[in-house]
Amino acid sequence: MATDDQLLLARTHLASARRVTILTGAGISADSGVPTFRGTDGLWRNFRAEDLATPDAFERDPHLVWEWYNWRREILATKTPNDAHHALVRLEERANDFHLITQNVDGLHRLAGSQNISELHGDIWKVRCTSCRVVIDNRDVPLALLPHCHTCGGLLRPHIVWFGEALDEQVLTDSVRAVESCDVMVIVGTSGLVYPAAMLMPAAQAHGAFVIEINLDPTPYSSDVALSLQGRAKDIVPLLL
Ligand code: BV8
Ligand code: ZN
Repeated sequence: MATDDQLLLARTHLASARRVTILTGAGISADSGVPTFRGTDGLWRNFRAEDLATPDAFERDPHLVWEWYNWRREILATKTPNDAHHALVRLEERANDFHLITQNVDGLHRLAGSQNISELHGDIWKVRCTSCRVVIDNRDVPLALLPHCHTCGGLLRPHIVWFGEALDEQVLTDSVRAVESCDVMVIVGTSGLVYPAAMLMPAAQAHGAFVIEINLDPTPYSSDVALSLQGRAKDIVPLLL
């Protein structure tokens, strides 16, 4: 568990920071009951995310991929932000310059009230037409399968970045700018294994940022960051205020 000295050091750096950038992963939503990717609860019918979250999988069997996303939407529809999400909203309110980058597609940061957000991998509550590429909000639970576009009749897919697909250029550019210009970066609940998200922390460090990690377990970053605070996000993030 994080020590009082560590927490004091973290608060001191955050209080004096001009620019604060946050990067979150599935671990911040675990305390809301959302399955993580690498946790045992992340498996669906023994499929790993990497098996289903790909254009090939959707090409091969769009019904199976949509069933998986329907399963996740049904879980998420009952989940609410936890104390870690709420603490980040308060951190944003008091910081001069604040940017929240998330790998999560669950929408819980937005639901908590966070404003300046970059959703690197998309949003599970948006769908996109595979023909005319129109993007629309959709919170139907469950979504009638297979869903088609009201504009052109094309097949709809989740508005999510799949493995092997490029991230939205503007979202990635904003995120790289935010990590390269921040004084303090806080990374919460990420295993740091998926790229290009995984290169954001080293980029911040290379530009002199003081990096604080919050995670239940050690990660590939733990030995590199300035401060590694071990514990649950819902317990530790509020202590940064
Ligand atoms: C691309 C949306 C090319 C889907 C996601 C370089 C090296 C190696 C591989 C690559 C590379 N560059 C690219 C690749 C390939 C690939 C990749 O990185 N593969 C990995 C597996 C090695 N990357 C891509 O394919 C990317 N695209 O490269 O395109 C390209 C470029 C130009 C033009 C054309 C093509 C796209 C990657 C995005 C994929 N989509 N999500 C969906 O959700 O359905 S990634 C998905 O997995 C998540 O969004 C997230 O990013 C990642 C999961 O990681 P975490 O969020 O960290 O979750 P995880 O479960 O792993 O860990 C949870 C952590 O929380 C743990 O550390 C745990 O200890 C902790 N924790 C748990 N409970 C708590 C907690 N902490 C605190 N409190 C708790 N209570
Ligand atoms: Zn369409």
